[in-house]
Order: sequence, then structure tokens, then C-alpha cells
Amino acid sequence: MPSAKFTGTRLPATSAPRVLLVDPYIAREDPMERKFVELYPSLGLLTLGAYLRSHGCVASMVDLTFARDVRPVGAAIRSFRPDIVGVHTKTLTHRRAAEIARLARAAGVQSVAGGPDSASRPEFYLDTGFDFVVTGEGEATSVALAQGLATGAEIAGMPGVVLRRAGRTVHGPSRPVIRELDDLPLPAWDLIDMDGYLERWQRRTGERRSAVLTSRGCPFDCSWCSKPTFGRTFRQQSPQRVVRELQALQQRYGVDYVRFCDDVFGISRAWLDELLDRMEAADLHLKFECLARVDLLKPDLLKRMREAGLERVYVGVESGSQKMLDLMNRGTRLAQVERAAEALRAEGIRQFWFLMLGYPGESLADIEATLQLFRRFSPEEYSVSIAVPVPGTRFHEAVKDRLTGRSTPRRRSGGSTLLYEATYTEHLYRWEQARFGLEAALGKARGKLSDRVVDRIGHVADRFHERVATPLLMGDGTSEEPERSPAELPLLPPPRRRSSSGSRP
Ligand code: B12
Ligand code: SF4
Repeated sequence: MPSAKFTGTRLPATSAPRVLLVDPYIAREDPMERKFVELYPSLGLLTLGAYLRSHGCVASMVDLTFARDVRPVGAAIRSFRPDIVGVHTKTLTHRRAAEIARLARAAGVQSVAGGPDSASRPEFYLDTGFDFVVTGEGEATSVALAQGLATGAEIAGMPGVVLRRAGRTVHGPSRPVIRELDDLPLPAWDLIDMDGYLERWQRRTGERRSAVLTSRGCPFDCSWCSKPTFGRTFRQQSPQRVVRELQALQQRYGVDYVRFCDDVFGISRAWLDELLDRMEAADLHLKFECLARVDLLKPDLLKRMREAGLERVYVGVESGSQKMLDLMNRGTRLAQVERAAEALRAEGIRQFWFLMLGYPGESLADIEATLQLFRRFSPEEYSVSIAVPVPGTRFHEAVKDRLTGRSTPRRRSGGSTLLYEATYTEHLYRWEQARFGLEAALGKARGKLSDRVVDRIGHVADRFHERVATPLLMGDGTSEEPERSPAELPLLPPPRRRSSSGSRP
């Protein structure tokens, strides 16, 4: 399957390295999947597959998304006989990844981990049985690794590779990022069961939905955001290249709805205008959704985007308190949130808000401000989670002496596990989450019930919250954190201030 484009040292055809890529995510094991997670294939693995092929390797892939267990990996190792098994990692799937590393080892095949989780903690993955961890962008490193193994070259010290030698962890230097994203081949969709994804979407929504990435990285610097792979670099594909990918998805797979998966979509207005022009000129008639920054969502742009097919926008609102937005180094103003929410409503575009509770420095008054903002704008969809201190972030650095010892959120808790000793108890944050649930339900009930009844229920719930729930759930000896200015709060090396704003993926 090696294709025409090749820039490395070409190996004799017979020795083309064989790489088996694995996505260990099993949807049926994920209780969140039914509620929130929308299924899309891993674009990282599909791009790796295409890149490996175009650089003289033979690539195959096992996507466990629709599987029951890891057995398809064992079968593929036997039939495809790879030289190396490469596993995509997220924290959520770390146990499955370890199981696959063991399977590979038992079959006498070496394994390599790559992706956000192994990039954040390579030692952990080497401990669980992987021979190598690739950090940073994987394209050039996987080709170098596969070719190095095939030719018996020394891997220790190879850029982007972490491994063990005589019990010692050896980190290769970091590899420069790919400057020109247009040089990357289109994702190798044929490596997976695209119809499995598309038919599932069609049954659920009537649309054939797929994901597209137009950029890598994010130049902003929110205190809790982990960016192990791309760091603060930011690179974009050209609008022409994006349209080529959209056309390929439409022509080959009948895709009619696209999720732009960029951390922040359309950071440059000029770029976005050109993309919209080109989508129009290509007569794509696609519907789409994206995640955008609130200060980007200007009324005139939203009108254009809606006319071009925009249906839903994910907005990282996070908090209704300016003090908290500043502590998070979001760079956003509440006034921008309000203007964006109004403009989205005016254009009839669905809004999905991300909200966060439990960030250091947050008082009950700040939570209340967030609830009031939520009440005022009543977004169509939302997710309210308890802040997770991810290793490598300034938030984690600030609370690392106060971690509860739980390593990851319990999935069944729906993003409600408190992983550090915050101002209040986990019960209190869960109660606050429930209040957002009630608020959303009351919002939906308006129109069906009279406003008087809805207001009455809201009023009773507020009284219960103040008089019963809060005193009960504050925890032993925990009292409401006194109001302090952000400068007084115990937050970590002060972030470099930015003039621009950002939002969470
Ligand atoms: C799009 C997206 C989604 C989509 C699609 C998921 C999918 N199937 O990939 C949806 C919305 C479904 C989703 C869901 C979830 N996501 Co998500 N998602 C993203 C997002 C924004 C982009 C992913 C992407 O395409 N990146 C671009 C590609 C090119 O990068 P990449 O995948 O990292 O791959 C490169 C390298 O990492 C490396 N590499 C990757 N794999 C491998 C394997 C090998 C062998 C090698 C050598 C190299 C290698 O090479 C690749 C090319 O350079 C990222 C943030 C981000 N910027 O990456 C979060 C992110 C990956 N998601 C995250 C999370 C937590 C989730 C959920 C668990 C959230 C939830 N609500 O439950 C679920 C898990 C579902 C699942 N299927 O796994 C976290 C993962 C953190 C972690 N440590 O685990 C991220 C990093 C966001 C964050 N900062 O918190 N997600
Ligand atoms: S804007 Fe989004 S991706 Fe960028 S730093 Fe903030 S949360 Fe992370």
C-alpha cells in the first residue's frame, strides 16, 4: 500500500515496515457515551496511517470503538503480522492500552504508545509494558521508528521517542513540529469502518456526520488546559486544503454534517472568511458545528456562518464570575460571553456551554453568579464539570499537595469526581451540578407550564439550597471562602498575561 509521496530513505519493498495502529476506545464500556460523547474516529491515527503509507510503510488499523473487547487486536496481530503495534492513548483508555501492550508482547511484537495521555506521562506507559512512547506529533517519529526497527538502527535518543535502557528512561530530544499542515495526506479513512460511524449517526440524527481538523494547537494559555502534544504552537491548513478534505468526505462517504474539531475554530477572521467563500463556491451545502471563542462570535460573522450551514457552537463559558475567568487566565470578559450568547440566539444557532465548578478561589457567590448567567441565557445544551487538575498544567501545579489520590474521574459520576481538596466537599459540587440540571429542566418547562408555576418551583429550590443543602453539604469546618481579589488567591506562578482571549475544546 505504500503510495507515491515519499521523502525518507526508501527501504526495499520486501522490508517495508508493517505497523498496526490501534484505537483502544470501546464505546459500549463508556457510560458517558450514551449521555454526551459523540462518536468520531481518531483523526490522529487516521493521519498517522496515511502518513506511514506515504512514507514506505504498510499500515493497518484496529478501531475497537464498536468492539466488545480487545480480541480483534489479537486476531490482527496474527493475520497482519506487524513489526510494531502502535496504540493511541487517552487517560480514559489507559487500562485497555496496557492490555494491548501485553498482547503484543506475548506475540513477540514490540509496541509503541502515542497520544495525549502517554505524552503527559511516558514513564507510566513504559511501566505498563510498552517498549516505546512517542511524544509530540507522531507522523515523522513513527516513520523513523518503524524504519529504525526494520533496519536495526539505534532507537535510544531518536527525536520524539522515550524508552528504557538498563532500567533508565531515555528521552529523545523533541522533534520540530510540522510547519506546513497542507503537506499532510488526507486521513486514511479506508483503514476503518467509516460506514459504522456514519450509519450510527444517520440512525440517530438523520445526518452522516464526520470530523475534520483544520488546525493544530492553540495559542492561548488557560491555567487548567493540558496541551501535551501541540503545546502553544498554532498552525492552520489553507482553506483550499480544508475544502479538498470536505469534498473527499462528501464524495466518498456521503458526509453531510461536519464537526470542526479544532481546539478553537477559525482563530483568524480572514482565514474563516476565505473558508466560507470557498465552501460556498464549491457548492458543498454541508451543515457544520465548531468550538469557538466568545470574542470571535460577532453578529455579522455568525450570520454568514449560519447561512453557510452552521448549526451548533460549543462555547467555553466556564464561569459567570469575572474573577474566576481571570484566575483561569481565560482572557475572556463576561460582556463578550453575553454578547455571543445573544448573537447565537438571534441567529437561531444552538449553543452548547462548557461550565466548570471547583476551580481554586471559587466561592459560593461565584457559583451562584454562574448559575444566574446560565438562567439568563438558558443554552440549549451544556456540560458542567468539576475542575480536573491535569498533570502538566498550572492548576495541577497549584494543588499538587492537595490531591485526593484518585487518579482519574470516575466515569459513572459524569465528570463529578473531586480530585483535590477544594474549597468545598464533592457533595456540595454535585449538588450545585444538580441545580444546573434543575435549571435546565425548568427552562424547558417554560412554555409547557405557566411561568408562575415554573418560578414557584425555582423559588422553592433556591430556598432549599440556601437553608438546607448548603449548610448540610459545606463539610466539617469548611466555611465559605471569603471574597478576595484574584491577586490574593493562592495561585501559582502568575501566568503571562495575554491581550487576547480563548476557550476550551
Ligand atoms: C476531537 C476530539 C474529540 C472528539 C473525537 C474523539 C476521537 N475519536 O479522537 C470527541 C468529541 C468524540 C472527543 C471525545 C473525548 N475526548 Co477528546 N478531544 C478531541 C480534540 C479536540 C482533538 C483530537 C484530535 O483529533 N487531535 C488532532 C490529532 C492530529 O492529534 P492527536 O490525536 O493527539 O494525534 C497526534 C499525536 O498525539 C500522535 N499520536 C496519537 N496517537 C498516536 C498513536 C501512536 C502509536 C503514535 C506513535 C502517535 C500517536 O500523533 C498524532 C498526529 O500527530 C482533543 C484535543 C486536541 N487538541 O488534541 C481532545 C482530547 C483528545 N479529548 C480528550 C478527552 C478527555 C475526551 C473524552 C474522554 C471526553 C469525554 N467527554 O468523555 C472523550 C473520549 C472519547 C474517545 N473516543 O476517546 C482529552 C484527552 C486527555 C487525556 N489525557 O486523555 C483531549 C486531549 C482534550 C483535553 N485537552 O483535555 N474528543
Ligand atoms: S483556548 Fe481552549 S485549547 Fe486553548 S488554552 Fe484555552 S482551553 Fe486550552
